[in-house]
Amino acid sequence: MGNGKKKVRVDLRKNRAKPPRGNDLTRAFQEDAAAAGDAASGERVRAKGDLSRKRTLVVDDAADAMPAADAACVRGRVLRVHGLASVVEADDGRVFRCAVRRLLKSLSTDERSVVTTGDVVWVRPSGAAVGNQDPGAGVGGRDSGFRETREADAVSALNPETRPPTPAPEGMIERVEPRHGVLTRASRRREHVLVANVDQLAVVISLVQPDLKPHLIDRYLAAAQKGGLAPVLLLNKADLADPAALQPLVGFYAQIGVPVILTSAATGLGVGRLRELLRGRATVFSGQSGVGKSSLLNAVQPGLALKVKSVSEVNEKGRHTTTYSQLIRLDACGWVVDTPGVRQLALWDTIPEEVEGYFPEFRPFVPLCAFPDCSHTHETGCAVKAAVARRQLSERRYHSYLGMFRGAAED
Ligand SMILES: Nc1nc2c(ncn2[C@@H]2O[C@H](COP(=O)(O)OP(=O)(O)O)[C@@H](O)[C@H]2O)c(=O)[nH]1
Ligand SMILES: [Mg+2]
Ligand SMILES: [Zn+2]
Repeated sequence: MGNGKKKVRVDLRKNRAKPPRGNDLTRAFQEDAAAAGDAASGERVRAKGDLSRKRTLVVDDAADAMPAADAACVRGRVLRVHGLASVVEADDGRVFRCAVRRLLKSLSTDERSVVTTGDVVWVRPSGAAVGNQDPGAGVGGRDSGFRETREADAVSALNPETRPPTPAPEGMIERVEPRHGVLTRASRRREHVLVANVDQLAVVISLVQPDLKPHLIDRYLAAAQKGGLAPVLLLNKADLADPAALQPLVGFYAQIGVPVILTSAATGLGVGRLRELLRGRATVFSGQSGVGKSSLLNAVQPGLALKVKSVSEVNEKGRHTTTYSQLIRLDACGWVVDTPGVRQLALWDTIPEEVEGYFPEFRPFVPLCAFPDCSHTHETGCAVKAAVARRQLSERRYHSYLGMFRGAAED
């Protein structure tokens, strides 16, 4: 790749316009046939129209738009992003603190999502890091400390909460591979990609403290479908709840094909089954702050030592929350991502008409509505509303639908 001129499509109203789907960086890269690969799975849902908000840039050198991963670059995965610095673990195990090449930022609609946790990137090692490839180069002091850390405990080396502050080698992120499997939300009218390149979304819901919020489940399930992720529902703190009272909820989600596990990080209930579901897949754990995401991961892999909130921190709502997502490799299970708590999950780039698609149980009734374009909100002769009145559809789910429909219509 990379000789002669190259066309790149960028957003006209950078940072403000809503792209019709996904993320512009990804799309720009998809123009390259070689990079098109397996990028399709994240695109099951797309907004209609709106494709004309792009303009085509012609840049002198393809390498400027899509910098080639030359022999000096190493491939890796973004473990976490701290402000301007991204921490990348290269395939060879070295961990780099990286800046992001400016051009990549200008290709993206939102600087916050240029590089995100889970991204597959190409890093150009800089300065001391280049010397680190050669242990005899005389700059090994910084690196050898890091290697000792890894050898002592590979997991803690990846865990910022337990890793000693050893300076990592540095590098520049030159290229971000197309994403698949993303968890995205709308944040202050912008797209915030919480994590990329995962297969599965574990929606962690607390039955008590904080209390169960079923409408949040429905939003997470919609976000999973939109991002191409297989959902799993973890109803945590089961030790504090009455399982009989939960039966209708568990039954409902199981019926629409979502695996549901009653878990307790405190007693270990459900942890074995959870471990099986995690095996060989990359899973993002998401849910409100204080529901027990970190506790469950610690239960899945003893020794992980993720920081868990105290009861008073849970009650303080939001102040002591982790503010970044981090990618963690589990010994036997593949990758997991522990995300910060998300209190509300606004769906990014959603048109009202697509919301119905996130409620599979509505499907048999939709064709029976009097109007073919029925929104199931106010129309007469709406078969969905009639089914809710007859209790054939859950009223709770219908209210989730209305909330998400109105949320999508607001913009
Ligand atoms: N009783 C009980 N408490 C739990 C359980 N899971 C987590 N907790 C407690 O809930 C609080 C929040 O847990 P944490 O893992 O930090 O939640 P996160 O914010 O989702 O990562 C901590 O005080 C945990 O001890 C559980 O299954 N049962
Ligand atoms: Mg946590
Ligand atoms: Zn209808």
